[in-house]
Amino acid sequence: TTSSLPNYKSQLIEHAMSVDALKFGTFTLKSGRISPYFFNAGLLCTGPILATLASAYAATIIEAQSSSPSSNALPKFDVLFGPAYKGIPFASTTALLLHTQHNIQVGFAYDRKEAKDHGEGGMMVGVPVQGKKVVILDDVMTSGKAVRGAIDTVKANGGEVVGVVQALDREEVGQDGVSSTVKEVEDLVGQGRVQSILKMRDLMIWLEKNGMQKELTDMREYWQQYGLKN
Ligand code: OMP
Repeated sequence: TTSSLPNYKSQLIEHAMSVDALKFGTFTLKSGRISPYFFNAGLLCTGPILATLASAYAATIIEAQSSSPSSNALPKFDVLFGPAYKGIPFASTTALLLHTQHNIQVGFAYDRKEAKDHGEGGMMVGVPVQGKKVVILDDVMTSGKAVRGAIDTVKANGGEVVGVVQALDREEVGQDGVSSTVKEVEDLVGQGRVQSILKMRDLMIWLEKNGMQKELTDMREYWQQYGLKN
């Protein structure tokens, strides 16, 4: 193929591989699918890697805000929501970078996994999402179950979800095994409003460029089974 990857994508892939956040092998996913790769965003936890990731989230948000047709663009928003636990550093560092690098001011919020029985009540921490436009920062979407939970949490707290930005789009079919997970989630939050930094296709381009033929073959087989049908 003649496709190539922008620098920031290769950099993120290589950073992720260097700390085992991106691994090739055999992995059973939450949905039960057996995958030839796994992306563990919880391991993206050094200063340099977080800087790379947060810059990529911020760039993806800004790019999506200027996309055309403008009816499909990500609208201006007030709050970045990072689902506990892995989403918390992503939302906070991306809010920081949007301010320091792009002069965009947004709040951030996250949920608790356990309810507190004293002190400040509720399941939410950070700026209130009530009546606010919210963008969810997610790690990776397979069947869409986890992100649906995050959307429900924001809605239950009175926020309006206007977008979802994931680190990696696995480009898979949803729970029904036919339509794409991203399309299903866009039916909930709006067309063009589910964005990603990396896609499974990017990983395949990277593998091809780096001569990792065995991994590439396994990825293609997996795509046959669970990849987008189009
Ligand atoms: P769904 O809920 O099926 O969309 O799966 C997404 C969730 O599974 C993510 O939020 C992760 O907790 C986990 N996961 C990964 O972290 N990395 C992967 O490469 C694949 C999965 C997964 O189990 O599908």
